[in-house]
Amino acid sequence: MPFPSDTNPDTQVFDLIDAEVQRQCTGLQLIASENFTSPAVMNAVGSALTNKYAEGYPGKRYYGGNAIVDDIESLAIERVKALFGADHANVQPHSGANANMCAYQAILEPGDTVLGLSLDHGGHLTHGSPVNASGKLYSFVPYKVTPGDERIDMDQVRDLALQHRPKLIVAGTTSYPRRLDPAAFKAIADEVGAMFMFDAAHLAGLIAGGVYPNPVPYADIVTFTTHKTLRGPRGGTILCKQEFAAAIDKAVFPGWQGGPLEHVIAGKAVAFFEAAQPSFKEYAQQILLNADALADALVQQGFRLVSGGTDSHLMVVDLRPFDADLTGKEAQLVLDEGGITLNKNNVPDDPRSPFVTSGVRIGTPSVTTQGMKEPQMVQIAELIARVLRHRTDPTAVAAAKADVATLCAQFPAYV
Ligand code: DSN
Repeated sequence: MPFPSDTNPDTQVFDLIDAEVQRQCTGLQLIASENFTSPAVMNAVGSALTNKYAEGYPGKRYYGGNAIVDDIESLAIERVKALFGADHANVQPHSGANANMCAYQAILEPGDTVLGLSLDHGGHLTHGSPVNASGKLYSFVPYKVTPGDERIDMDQVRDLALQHRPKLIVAGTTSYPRRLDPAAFKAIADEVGAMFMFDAAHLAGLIAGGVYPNPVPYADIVTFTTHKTLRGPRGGTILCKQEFAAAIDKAVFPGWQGGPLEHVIAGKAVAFFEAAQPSFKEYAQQILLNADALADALVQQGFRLVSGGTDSHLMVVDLRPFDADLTGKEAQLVLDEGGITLNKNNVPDDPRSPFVTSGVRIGTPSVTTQGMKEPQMVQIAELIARVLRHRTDPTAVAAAKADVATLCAQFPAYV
C-alpha cells in the first residue's frame, strides 16, 4: 500500500533498477562491505516516511506531525542499545563517514592529535587520510601493520601513544582481515589518558551475532554502518557512554547534518530486530566459516593472502605471487566480466597506486546471505582462479560467467 499507484511511467529508471537486480542475482557479490538486505528493510526504506521532515530528536522536533516518526526513531534507538548493550545511541548519521566525523566533532577540537590505522594498511579515509576532512581538521598519527606478519603491532600502537599523547585513539578497519582486541586498545588509551573510539563499520553484524568481541564495554564511542555485515539499510549509527550522549547528539544535529532520513531509520529499526533473532547468530557464524573456507581454497589455487589468512569476514589477496604482471585493477575488471564482483585493494606497502593496486579484497557476507556454505567457497575460489588465469581468452571468461550464473541460480538472493 505504500504507493498511490503501481503503474510507473518512468520506465527508464525502473528498467535500470530491474537490470541491477538481475546483475546482483546472477553474479557473485564478493565486495566485503556489501550485503543483500531483507525485503522488510527495503519496504521500510521505500515507504512514505521519506516524505517527513523531522529535524531534532524524538520529543524535540522543529516540525509538527512527528508523533509516529518519534515512535519509529525511539524503537530504533532502544533496539540498537539492547543489541549491543550500549548506554546511548544516535541512529541519524546518514553514513559511516558522517558517523565518524560527528564523533570527532563531539569530542575533539581542530588540531587535536588522534591515532588511527593508516588507510593503505587497512584503515578508513575518515581515520585521518590527508585527502579527507578528518586528516585536514585533526592531527592524525598513523599506526601500521608490521612488515613481518602484516598484523597490527600493539607495541607500536603503545609506543606511538606514549610519544604523541593523543586525545583519541581510533580502532577499526576496512581491509584488515585479522581480529582487533578492544581491551588492548582501551588499556593503551587509559595509560596515556586518551579517549577510545571503535569504528565497527565492517564488524557490526559479527558483533551483533556474537562471533566477534563487542567493543561497547571498552570504547567511549562506537560507530558503524548498518549495511555491511549487519545487513540493514545504507546508513550509520553511533553508540556511546552516557557521558558523551549530549555531545554526540549535538554533533549529529545541528552540528553535522540537517533533517534525518526517517525512512532509513525505520529500515535500521527493522535490521536491528532481524539481527537480534537467533538465526542471525547462525548467519554470523557462517560468514566466518565461509571466509575461512574461501581463504584456504584461494591458497590452494596459488594465491597469497595478506597476513596468511583471515579471522573475519574478509581477506586481502596479494596477486603478485600468482602473477607478477596482474594488477588489482585488471583483476577487478576481468572478474566483473566473469560475473564476479569484488574490489581492487592495496596490499600493505603496495608499490602500486590505489587506482591500480597489487591486490583485491574479498568478503563473504553477501554469498552467506544467499545460503552458500563451505563447498561453494571452494567453487568460488576455482572460478576466480580460472578467470584470472585465462583473462586474455574471452571464451574462457564467458564460460566462467555462465558457471557463476548457474551457481547463483541455486542460491537466489531474492525469490
Ligand atoms: N567503502 C567502504 C568499504 O568498502 O569498506 C568503507 O567505507
